[in-house]
Amino acid sequence: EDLGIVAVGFSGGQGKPGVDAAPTALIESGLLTQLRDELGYNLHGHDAVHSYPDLVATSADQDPPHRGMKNPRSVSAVTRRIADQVYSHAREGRLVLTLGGDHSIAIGTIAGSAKAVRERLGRDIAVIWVDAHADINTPETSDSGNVHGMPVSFLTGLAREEKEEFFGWLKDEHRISVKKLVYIGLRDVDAGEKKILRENGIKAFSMFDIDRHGIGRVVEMALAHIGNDTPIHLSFDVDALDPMWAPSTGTPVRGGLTLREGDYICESVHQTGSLVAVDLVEVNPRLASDVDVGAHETVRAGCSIVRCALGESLL
Ligand code: DIR
Ligand code: MN
Ligand code: MN
Ligand code: MN
Repeated sequence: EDLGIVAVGFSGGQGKPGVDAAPTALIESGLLTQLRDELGYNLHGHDAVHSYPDLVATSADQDPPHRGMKNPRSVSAVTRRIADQVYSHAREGRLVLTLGGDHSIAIGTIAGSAKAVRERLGRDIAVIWVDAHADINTPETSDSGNVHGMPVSFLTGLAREEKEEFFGWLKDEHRISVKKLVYIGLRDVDAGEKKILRENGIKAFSMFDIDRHGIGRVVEMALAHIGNDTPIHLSFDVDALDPMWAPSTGTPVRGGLTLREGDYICESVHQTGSLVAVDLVEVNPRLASDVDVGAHETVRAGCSIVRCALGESLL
């Protein structure tokens, strides 16, 4: 099977440097070699880690806030480029793996796969968003101004902009329906986001639901919500995992998924046969109380998540 790789060293959707080093750390730990040699994928686009130097502002005064968003031009331009890259792979019928980078990059990955799947299959994609956070702030509800907390609002059209340089390049062909969106793992959702989830009837399974029903039943309900035979884009924020397994991330939240629960979600999504794209984001190898141990463990967890999504553990 053909696998398109988009490795994105980008951190402008939030304030902590280091998340841009994740693709290299994941690749150096052997992830892509394993996907090729052990899982048998034909890799495309795996030779480069992209940092988009032509698109990223080099000083803050080159990219002042807009509607409270930080680095808005850079994030808009980079995600637009990522959308093209993901689209090019997906248009060829490749499964696409994107290694972030912070979660703002999902504006690009999901826009690209939504457009490609519409053209190729005439279908709308569903998105499974695995995260401690809902990332559905609008620029107006966001307290932080970090765009990694807003991707879902732009992708669903809850947030909109006319101007091309501020995500105005996002058109209907790139967008997803709130009805085809499911969250798993939530436990740190802002008040404004809760209101958005409620008012739009968005399906969300929090850690409370996982404790109540177990991960097996939660994934079953999530997939039932999406419906059989719907192309699935899986966007996995490593902070969905408990910091015990993934300490090296920008906004760790205790009380998260075990590594096995994270792997199980990915295995189950793979097993549907409907997976079209996977993102792994927010690994930050520069952060942890003990950086060497923490980064190693987090990279290892990230690799496990990706391999499971790509079918490793299924017999
Ligand atoms: C918070 C944190 N809701 C924000 N979001 C994070 O900045 O909008 N997302 N950490 O991953
Ligand atoms: Mn996220
Ligand atoms: Mn998160
Ligand atoms: Mn398979």
